[in-house]
Amino acid sequence: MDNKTRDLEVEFQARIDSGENIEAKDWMPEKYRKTHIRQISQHAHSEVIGMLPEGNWITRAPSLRRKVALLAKVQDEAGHGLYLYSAAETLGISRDQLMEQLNSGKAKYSSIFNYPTVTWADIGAVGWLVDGAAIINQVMLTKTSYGPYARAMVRICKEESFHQRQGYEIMLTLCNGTEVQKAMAQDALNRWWWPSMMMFGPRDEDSPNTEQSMKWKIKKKTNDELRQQFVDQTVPQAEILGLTVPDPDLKWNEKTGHYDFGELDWEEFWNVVKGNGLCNKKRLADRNKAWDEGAWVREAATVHAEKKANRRLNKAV
Ligand code: FAQ
Repeated sequence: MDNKTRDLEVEFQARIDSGENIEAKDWMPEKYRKTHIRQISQHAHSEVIGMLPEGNWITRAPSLRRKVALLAKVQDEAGHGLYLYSAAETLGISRDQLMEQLNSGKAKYSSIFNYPTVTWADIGAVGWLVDGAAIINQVMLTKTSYGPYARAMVRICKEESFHQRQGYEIMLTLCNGTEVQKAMAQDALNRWWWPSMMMFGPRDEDSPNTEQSMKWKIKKKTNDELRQQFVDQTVPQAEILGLTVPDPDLKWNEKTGHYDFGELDWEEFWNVVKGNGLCNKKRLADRNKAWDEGAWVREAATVHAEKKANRRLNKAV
């Protein structure tokens, strides 16, 4: 590294340490830029792929009210994907490149969306647990050091909070319903609990990106800190529902003021991340199908934009 770059890096770190936001046109270390493209694009892809498990239930929602709420939620996820792709584009990568990385299977997205939604209670569990975990992670990101990402997260968090409530309300209704409905809710919790815990990523000691990301305030809390926050927040919510969290090692620890919990199945986690989960192949196939079927829309939008630009040009001449 030459002296000039070293000076720029020192100055950059000082800005981060003093709590300043970094903006798109500011100088930044190449690794900071690349880490952001990686994280923001994985996040955007998660929102887009995340529409699929819930989209599965739009036509089968049990009432008009449930259908309207679920439709609105799934549309919100599409919007989150778009804000995030726009934030990633400010770092010098194009939308086409981002889409190619997703559709070809090169890019990662959250492991959680490779699990199937087999009953209506799963839609409740996804809202309650998956959006619940997402909010814990994302509230931290509203204070992340890169301005365009932090600003996108403010609006996203507001919407995620509605998503979490609609999920919890589905669970509450099922738990106050018949024995069969309550059993459905318990079964959904049993299947979604551990995958939701995995959303926070590997243990801190196995997380190659955490140390640098904390220094750059990309992350303000570690994977394990956020996971603990999720457990502490969610266990009392399960108690209100009258459901049992499927972890025999879960217990309140007076000394630490937190819940102790059992070990996650890390083999399952890495297996899903590597593309071998229950639904990885289906998710990618569905995504590619939607992309191919949307080709005419992209083409029409491009022609329309060109026509508009030409018209403007002709008027100006
Ligand atoms: N799944 O060193 P770390 C949502 C990868 S949005 C798959 O700890 P990092 C809304 C990681 O990328 C949910 N891969 O990595 C919604 C890295 O691989 P790489 C998504 C994972 O980045 C709700 C490697 O493991 N949220 O749910 C996972 O510092 C309902 C080593 O890990 C975000 O993306 C995983 N769970 O920390 C939508 C939030 N965990 O790239 C629809 C933003 C880790 O080096 C319906 N992202 N990996 O090859 C983050 O905060 C961070 O990226 C973490 C991971 C915390 C996810």
